[in-house]
Amino acid sequence: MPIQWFPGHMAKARRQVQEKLKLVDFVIELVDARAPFASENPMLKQILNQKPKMRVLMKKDLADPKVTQAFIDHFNASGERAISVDVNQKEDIKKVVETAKIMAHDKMERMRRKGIKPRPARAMIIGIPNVGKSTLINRLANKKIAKTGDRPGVTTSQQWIKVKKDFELLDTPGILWPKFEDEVIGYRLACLGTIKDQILHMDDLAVFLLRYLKEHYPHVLMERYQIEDIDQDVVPLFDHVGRLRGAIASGNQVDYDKTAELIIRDYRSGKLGLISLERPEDASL
Ligand SMILES: Nc1nc2c(ncn2[C@@H]2O[C@H](COP(=O)(O)OP(=O)(O)O)[C@@H](O)[C@H]2O)c(=O)[nH]1
Ligand SMILES: [Mg+2]
Repeated sequence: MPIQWFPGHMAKARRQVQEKLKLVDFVIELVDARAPFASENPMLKQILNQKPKMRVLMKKDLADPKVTQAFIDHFNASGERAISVDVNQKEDIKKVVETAKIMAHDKMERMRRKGIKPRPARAMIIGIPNVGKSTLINRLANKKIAKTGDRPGVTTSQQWIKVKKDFELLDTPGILWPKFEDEVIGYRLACLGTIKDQILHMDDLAVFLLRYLKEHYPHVLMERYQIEDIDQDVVPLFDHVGRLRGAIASGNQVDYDKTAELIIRDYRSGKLGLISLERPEDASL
Protein backbone atom coordinates (compact mmCIF):
# COMPACT_ATOMS: atom_id res chain seq x y z
CA MET A 1 0.00 0.00 0.00
CA PRO A 2 1.32 3.43 -0.85
CA ILE A 3 1.76 5.53 2.21
CA GLN A 4 0.90 9.16 2.58
CA TRP A 5 3.73 11.49 3.50
CA PHE A 6 3.24 14.34 5.91
CA PRO A 7 5.99 16.73 6.96
CA GLY A 8 6.38 14.90 10.29
CA HIS A 9 6.64 11.59 8.48
CA MET A 10 9.24 12.98 6.13
CA ALA A 11 11.44 14.34 8.89
CA LYS A 12 11.23 11.06 10.77
CA ALA A 13 11.98 8.95 7.68
CA ARG A 14 14.94 11.13 6.88
CA ARG A 15 16.25 10.82 10.42
CA GLN A 16 15.88 7.05 10.37
CA VAL A 17 17.69 6.75 7.07
CA GLN A 18 20.47 9.04 8.30
CA GLU A 19 20.91 6.89 11.41
CA LYS A 20 21.16 3.72 9.35
CA LEU A 21 23.52 5.37 6.87
CA LYS A 22 26.08 5.70 9.64
CA LEU A 23 26.23 1.93 9.83
CA VAL A 24 26.97 1.21 6.18
CA ASP A 25 29.79 1.61 3.69
CA PHE A 26 27.68 1.88 0.58
CA VAL A 27 24.08 2.21 -0.53
CA ILE A 28 21.92 0.30 -2.98
CA GLU A 29 19.26 2.68 -4.28
CA LEU A 30 16.24 1.08 -5.89
CA VAL A 31 14.26 2.97 -8.51
CA ASP A 32 11.55 1.84 -10.90
CA ALA A 33 12.92 1.02 -14.36
CA ARG A 34 9.80 2.53 -15.94
CA ALA A 35 10.52 5.96 -14.45
CA PRO A 36 13.98 6.06 -12.83
CA PHE A 37 13.96 9.83 -12.34
CA ALA A 38 10.49 10.18 -10.88
CA SER A 39 11.11 7.26 -8.52
CA GLU A 40 14.42 8.59 -7.20
CA ASN A 41 14.67 9.81 -3.66
CA PRO A 42 14.92 13.59 -3.80
CA MET A 43 16.63 13.73 -0.40
CA LEU A 44 19.16 10.97 -0.87
CA LYS A 45 21.83 12.97 -2.63
CA GLN A 46 21.98 15.42 0.28
CA ILE A 47 22.20 12.85 3.05
CA LEU A 48 24.43 10.36 1.26
CA ASN A 49 27.54 12.32 2.22
CA GLN A 50 29.88 10.94 -0.44
CA LYS A 51 28.93 7.36 0.32
CA PRO A 52 29.20 5.20 -2.80
CA LYS A 53 25.89 4.21 -4.31
CA MET A 54 24.80 1.66 -6.83
CA ARG A 55 21.52 2.19 -8.60
CA VAL A 56 19.19 -0.70 -9.32
CA LEU A 57 16.43 -0.23 -11.89
CA MET A 58 13.78 -2.59 -10.54
CA LYS A 59 10.84 -4.20 -12.35
CA LYS A 60 12.69 -4.23 -15.66
CA ASP A 61 10.25 -6.95 -16.76
CA LEU A 62 7.58 -4.23 -17.00
CA ALA A 63 9.73 -1.60 -18.72
CA ASP A 64 10.66 -1.06 -22.36
CA PRO A 65 13.99 -2.95 -22.70
CA LYS A 66 15.48 -0.46 -25.16
CA VAL A 67 14.74 2.45 -22.88
CA THR A 68 16.07 0.57 -19.86
CA GLN A 69 19.34 -0.06 -21.69
CA ALA A 70 19.52 3.63 -22.62
CA PHE A 71 19.10 4.49 -18.93
CA ILE A 72 21.82 2.06 -17.87
CA ASP A 73 24.17 3.62 -20.43
CA HIS A 74 23.17 7.09 -19.27
CA PHE A 75 23.88 6.35 -15.59
CA ASN A 76 27.08 4.46 -16.29
CA ALA A 77 28.32 7.29 -18.49
CA SER A 78 27.99 9.64 -15.53
CA GLY A 79 30.27 7.38 -13.51
CA GLU A 80 27.63 5.48 -11.59
CA ARG A 81 27.19 1.77 -11.21
CA ALA A 82 23.72 1.00 -12.46
CA ILE A 83 22.04 -2.29 -13.26
CA SER A 84 18.51 -3.38 -14.15
CA VAL A 85 16.70 -6.18 -12.36
CA ASP A 86 13.69 -8.41 -12.59
CA VAL A 87 13.50 -9.79 -9.11
CA ASN A 88 12.24 -13.12 -10.41
CA GLN A 89 15.33 -13.75 -12.54
CA LYS A 90 18.10 -15.58 -10.71
CA GLU A 91 20.64 -14.10 -13.10
CA ASP A 92 19.60 -10.61 -12.11
CA ILE A 93 19.92 -11.34 -8.41
CA LYS A 94 23.41 -12.63 -9.15
CA LYS A 95 24.12 -9.37 -10.96
CA VAL A 96 23.14 -7.41 -7.85
CA VAL A 97 25.49 -9.54 -5.75
CA GLU A 98 28.35 -9.22 -8.25
CA THR A 99 28.02 -5.44 -8.46
CA ALA A 100 27.74 -5.09 -4.69
CA LYS A 101 30.80 -7.32 -4.34
CA ILE A 102 32.82 -4.91 -6.47
CA MET A 103 31.70 -2.04 -4.25
CA ALA A 104 32.50 -4.05 -1.13
CA HIS A 105 35.95 -4.92 -2.42
CA ASP A 106 36.66 -1.26 -3.18
CA LYS A 107 35.86 -0.46 0.43
CA MET A 108 37.94 -3.33 1.82
CA GLU A 109 40.84 -2.27 -0.38
CA ARG A 110 40.64 1.23 1.10
CA MET A 111 40.74 -0.27 4.61
CA ARG A 112 43.75 -2.34 3.69
CA ARG A 113 45.55 0.69 2.28
CA LYS A 114 44.92 2.56 5.52
CA GLY A 115 46.47 -0.33 7.40
CA ILE A 116 43.14 -1.40 8.92
CA LYS A 117 42.31 -5.09 8.99
CA PRO A 118 39.45 -5.35 6.48
CA ARG A 119 36.02 -6.48 7.62
CA PRO A 120 33.15 -7.34 5.27
CA ALA A 121 31.69 -4.16 3.78
CA ARG A 122 28.17 -3.22 4.79
CA ALA A 123 25.33 -1.99 2.66
CA MET A 124 21.72 -0.94 2.90
CA ILE A 125 18.86 -0.80 0.46
CA ILE A 126 17.02 2.49 0.06
CA GLY A 127 13.99 3.37 -2.01
CA ILE A 128 10.53 4.87 -2.20
CA PRO A 129 7.50 2.78 -1.18
CA ASN A 130 6.54 -0.13 -3.40
CA VAL A 131 9.72 -0.09 -5.47
CA GLY A 132 10.63 -3.65 -4.42
CA LYS A 133 12.90 -3.22 -1.41
CA SER A 134 11.52 -6.04 0.73
CA THR A 135 11.31 -8.42 -2.20
CA LEU A 136 14.93 -7.82 -3.14
CA ILE A 137 16.13 -8.19 0.45
CA ASN A 138 14.28 -11.50 0.64
CA ARG A 139 15.90 -12.71 -2.56
CA LEU A 140 19.35 -11.67 -1.39
CA ALA A 141 18.81 -13.33 1.96
CA ASN A 142 17.48 -16.36 0.18
CA LYS A 143 14.73 -16.69 2.72
CA LYS A 144 11.76 -14.78 4.00
CA ILE A 145 12.98 -12.32 6.55
CA ALA A 146 12.06 -8.84 5.39
CA LYS A 147 8.43 -8.01 5.84
CA THR A 148 6.69 -6.90 2.69
CA GLY A 149 4.57 -3.81 2.98
CA ASP A 150 5.72 -0.55 4.50
CA ARG A 151 5.99 0.20 8.16
CA PRO A 152 7.96 3.41 8.26
CA GLY A 153 7.30 3.89 11.95
CA VAL A 154 8.52 0.49 13.09
CA THR A 155 12.15 0.01 13.93
CA THR A 156 13.48 -3.23 15.29
CA SER A 157 17.06 -3.88 16.30
CA GLN A 158 19.36 -3.88 13.28
CA GLN A 159 20.26 -7.23 11.87
CA TRP A 160 22.76 -8.01 9.20
CA ILE A 161 22.31 -10.49 6.42
CA LYS A 162 25.48 -12.10 5.20
CA VAL A 163 25.20 -12.24 1.43
CA LYS A 164 27.30 -15.16 0.35
CA LYS A 165 30.14 -14.11 2.69
CA ASP A 166 30.92 -11.21 0.37
CA PHE A 167 29.20 -8.36 2.12
CA GLU A 168 26.59 -7.67 4.75
CA LEU A 169 23.22 -6.15 4.13
CA LEU A 170 21.04 -4.37 6.66
CA ASP A 171 17.87 -6.45 7.02
CA THR A 172 15.55 -3.44 6.96
CA PRO A 173 15.51 -0.97 4.08
CA GLY A 174 15.59 2.79 4.24
CA ILE A 175 12.34 4.31 3.05
CA LEU A 176 12.25 7.78 1.60
CA TRP A 177 9.43 9.67 -0.05
CA PRO A 178 9.23 10.18 -3.80
CA LYS A 179 9.41 13.51 -5.59
CA PHE A 180 6.25 15.59 -5.53
CA GLU A 181 7.31 18.98 -6.84
CA ASP A 182 6.37 18.49 -10.42
CA GLU A 183 2.95 17.59 -11.78
CA VAL A 184 4.33 15.36 -14.52
CA ILE A 185 6.42 13.45 -11.98
CA GLY A 186 3.28 13.02 -9.89
CA TYR A 187 1.47 11.55 -12.89
CA ARG A 188 4.30 9.15 -13.60
CA LEU A 189 4.39 7.97 -10.01
CA ALA A 190 0.63 7.58 -10.05
CA CYS A 191 0.84 5.46 -13.21
CA LEU A 192 3.28 3.20 -11.37
CA GLY A 193 0.86 3.00 -8.46
CA THR A 194 3.23 4.68 -6.00
CA ILE A 195 0.94 7.56 -5.16
CA LYS A 196 -2.48 7.00 -3.66
CA ASP A 197 -5.15 7.15 -6.32
CA GLN A 198 -7.25 9.56 -4.31
CA ILE A 199 -4.61 12.27 -4.63
CA LEU A 200 -5.05 12.73 -8.37
CA HIS A 201 -8.11 12.73 -10.59
CA MET A 202 -8.17 9.41 -12.35
CA ASP A 203 -9.47 10.88 -15.60
CA ASP A 204 -6.63 13.43 -15.68
CA LEU A 205 -4.23 10.58 -15.09
CA ALA A 206 -5.76 8.45 -17.84
CA VAL A 207 -5.62 11.36 -20.29
CA PHE A 208 -1.98 11.91 -19.35
CA LEU A 209 -1.26 8.24 -20.00
CA LEU A 210 -3.16 8.19 -23.30
CA ARG A 211 -1.35 11.27 -24.52
CA TYR A 212 2.01 9.73 -23.56
CA LEU A 213 1.18 6.42 -25.23
CA LYS A 214 -0.03 8.17 -28.33
CA GLU A 215 3.30 9.91 -28.63
CA HIS A 216 5.65 7.07 -27.70
CA TYR A 217 3.76 3.83 -28.21
CA PRO A 218 1.02 4.53 -30.80
CA HIS A 219 0.92 0.94 -32.04
CA VAL A 220 0.34 -0.39 -28.56
CA LEU A 221 -2.71 1.84 -28.25
CA MET A 222 -4.01 1.00 -31.70
CA GLU A 223 -3.74 -2.70 -31.10
CA ARG A 224 -5.07 -2.87 -27.57
CA TYR A 225 -8.04 -0.58 -28.20
CA GLN A 226 -8.73 -1.30 -31.86
CA ILE A 227 -7.99 2.25 -32.94
CA GLU A 228 -7.73 2.81 -36.67
CA ASP A 229 -6.92 6.49 -36.74
CA ILE A 230 -4.45 7.42 -34.03
CA ASP A 231 -4.18 11.03 -35.25
CA GLN A 232 -7.06 12.21 -33.15
CA ASP A 233 -7.20 14.25 -30.03
CA VAL A 234 -7.02 12.21 -26.82
CA VAL A 235 -10.59 13.07 -25.85
CA PRO A 236 -12.22 11.20 -28.76
CA LEU A 237 -9.68 8.42 -28.21
CA PHE A 238 -10.73 8.24 -24.58
CA ASP A 239 -14.38 8.10 -25.68
CA HIS A 240 -13.57 5.35 -28.14
CA VAL A 241 -11.93 3.23 -25.44
CA GLY A 242 -14.91 3.74 -23.12
CA ARG A 243 -17.40 2.63 -25.77
CA LEU A 244 -15.25 -0.27 -26.87
CA ARG A 245 -15.03 -1.57 -23.32
CA GLY A 246 -18.67 -0.91 -22.51
CA ALA A 247 -18.01 1.79 -19.94
CA ILE A 248 -21.30 3.56 -20.53
CA ALA A 249 -23.27 5.64 -18.07
CA SER A 250 -26.91 6.67 -18.33
CA GLY A 251 -27.96 8.52 -21.49
CA ASN A 252 -25.46 6.53 -23.55
CA GLN A 253 -22.67 8.72 -22.26
CA VAL A 254 -19.20 7.35 -21.79
CA ASP A 255 -18.50 6.71 -18.11
CA TYR A 256 -15.29 8.70 -17.68
CA ASP A 257 -14.35 7.34 -14.28
CA LYS A 258 -14.75 3.75 -15.36
CA THR A 259 -12.87 4.32 -18.61
CA ALA A 260 -10.05 6.07 -16.80
CA GLU A 261 -9.80 3.25 -14.31
CA LEU A 262 -9.63 0.55 -16.94
CA ILE A 263 -6.93 2.33 -18.93
CA ILE A 264 -4.82 2.78 -15.80
CA ARG A 265 -5.45 -0.80 -14.74
CA ASP A 266 -4.38 -2.02 -18.19
CA TYR A 267 -1.11 -0.15 -17.79
CA ARG A 268 -0.37 -1.18 -14.22
CA SER A 269 -1.12 -4.82 -14.85
CA GLY A 270 1.21 -4.89 -17.84
CA LYS A 271 -1.59 -5.58 -20.32
CA LEU A 272 -0.34 -2.75 -22.51
CA GLY A 273 3.05 -4.42 -22.72
CA LEU A 274 6.50 -3.17 -21.80
CA ILE A 275 6.22 0.55 -21.48
CA SER A 276 8.59 3.08 -19.95
CA LEU A 277 7.27 6.43 -18.80
CA GLU A 278 10.57 8.28 -19.00
CA ARG A 279 13.71 8.27 -21.07
CA PRO A 280 17.18 9.62 -20.35
CA GLU A 281 16.39 12.87 -22.21
CA ASP A 282 13.91 13.68 -19.44
CA ALA A 283 16.80 14.18 -17.00
CA SER A 284 16.33 17.92 -16.90
CA LEU A 285 12.88 17.62 -15.30
N1 LIG B 1 7.15 -7.28 -11.95
C1 LIG B 1 7.95 -7.07 -10.92
N2 LIG B 1 7.40 -6.83 -9.71
C2 LIG B 1 8.23 -6.62 -8.68
C3 LIG B 1 9.63 -6.65 -8.82
N3 LIG B 1 10.17 -6.37 -7.60
C4 LIG B 1 9.15 -6.21 -6.75
N4 LIG B 1 7.97 -6.35 -7.37
C5 LIG B 1 6.61 -6.22 -6.80
O1 LIG B 1 6.41 -4.90 -6.33
C6 LIG B 1 5.54 -4.89 -5.21
C7 LIG B 1 6.16 -4.13 -4.06
O2 LIG B 1 7.27 -4.85 -3.57
P1 LIG B 1 7.84 -4.65 -2.09
O3 LIG B 1 9.07 -5.48 -2.00
O4 LIG B 1 6.79 -4.86 -1.07
O5 LIG B 1 8.21 -3.10 -2.14
P2 LIG B 1 8.77 -2.17 -0.96
O6 LIG B 1 7.63 -1.33 -0.53
O7 LIG B 1 9.82 -1.34 -1.63
O8 LIG B 1 9.32 -3.05 0.11
C8 LIG B 1 5.27 -6.36 -4.87
O9 LIG B 1 4.01 -6.70 -5.41
C9 LIG B 1 6.40 -7.10 -5.57
O10 LIG B 1 6.05 -8.40 -5.94
C10 LIG B 1 10.19 -6.90 -10.13
O11 LIG B 1 11.42 -6.92 -10.37
N5 LIG B 1 9.29 -7.10 -11.13
MG1 LIG C 1 8.71 -3.18 2.13
